[in-house]
Amino acid sequence: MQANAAVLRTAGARYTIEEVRLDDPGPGEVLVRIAGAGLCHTDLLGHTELIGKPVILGHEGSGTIEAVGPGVTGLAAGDPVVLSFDSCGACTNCRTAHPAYCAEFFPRNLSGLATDGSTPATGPDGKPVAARWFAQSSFATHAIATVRNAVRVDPGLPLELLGPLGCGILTGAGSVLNSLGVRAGSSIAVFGTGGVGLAAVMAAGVAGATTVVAVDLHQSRLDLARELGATHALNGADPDIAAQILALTGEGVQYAFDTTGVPAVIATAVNCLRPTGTCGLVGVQQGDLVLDPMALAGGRNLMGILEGDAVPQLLVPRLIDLWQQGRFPFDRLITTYPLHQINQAEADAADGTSVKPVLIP
Ligand code: CXF
Ligand code: ZN
Repeated sequence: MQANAAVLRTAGARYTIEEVRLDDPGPGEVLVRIAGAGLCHTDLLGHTELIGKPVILGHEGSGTIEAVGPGVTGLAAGDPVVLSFDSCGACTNCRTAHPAYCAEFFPRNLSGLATDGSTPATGPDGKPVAARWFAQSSFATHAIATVRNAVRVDPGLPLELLGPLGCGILTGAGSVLNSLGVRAGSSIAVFGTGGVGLAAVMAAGVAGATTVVAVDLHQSRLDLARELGATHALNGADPDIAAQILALTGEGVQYAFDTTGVPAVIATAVNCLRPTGTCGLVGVQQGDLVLDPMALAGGRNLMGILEGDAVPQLLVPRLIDLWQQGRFPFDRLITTYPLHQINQAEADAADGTSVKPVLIP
């Protein structure tokens, strides 16, 4: 079939809207008509030499199944779905319900190709276009996904807004609810209040944390963090953030959560932990991490996290339930753009104008 897609032709290029040919869904695959697709920070990796070929990015898609491939059961044409990350289903971590730590996580999600090196899309020049980014490539009118990353949701929801539940929002919420296991009455500091950090702030409220400190450089995001449940908001440009957090909590926070990947910020996040506290890391680390010699003494912990250690089929519906109850208003993070304005959406995300752009094809 023919589809329109935002194609990134070379590293550093702008997206161009092109007509591509999509193959029929193969075994274990589904064809999805995309209703909306969130822009996640990881899509910026597509601008690097990581993929090295024309690619369709987008990994927070949502939409309606139009066709299923051979052997697909449990999903059918007409089903509304949220698209998340892919996993093999067969390795030890997949079989023990930790698909984010799948042995094939990186080749399946970040290569742009299927594990056999194939891609279902062909460009107008007759050459292949990588269209397996997170097994979806959803900056398009249609996408090929898999039975493992397509999560069926209830009909009647605002489907075009649900895509970010498949990655950024899932990551922030899952990190708090699954990985860190934030306890009622506890304290957490969240560094970086973009989509992932704000999801963590909301999830900390759901978990019953009573001290939720948001740290960011953008005042607008700090204001939003306060509206979404942060009890304190600090300007990350202040040189004494750890001291401020120690002063306001008395002993430090039980949990810290870094979404920035900036080594100096991670060191600050560790330095504001109370003894036995845990700092979770989800950002792509941007250099070597140097910690004070005694930083982890006192039983402090540092934990790397991918995708909030979520099982998407469990956490996505759970977050929708919380949203319906008014306890997880993730839609407040979203600004919608038509797909053809994707370059503007990316610029707005970069300068803080938009927390979570969602592209509507
Ligand atoms: C990413 C997070 C950083 C490492 C690669 C996967 N997940 C989603 O955007
Ligand atoms: Zn993502």
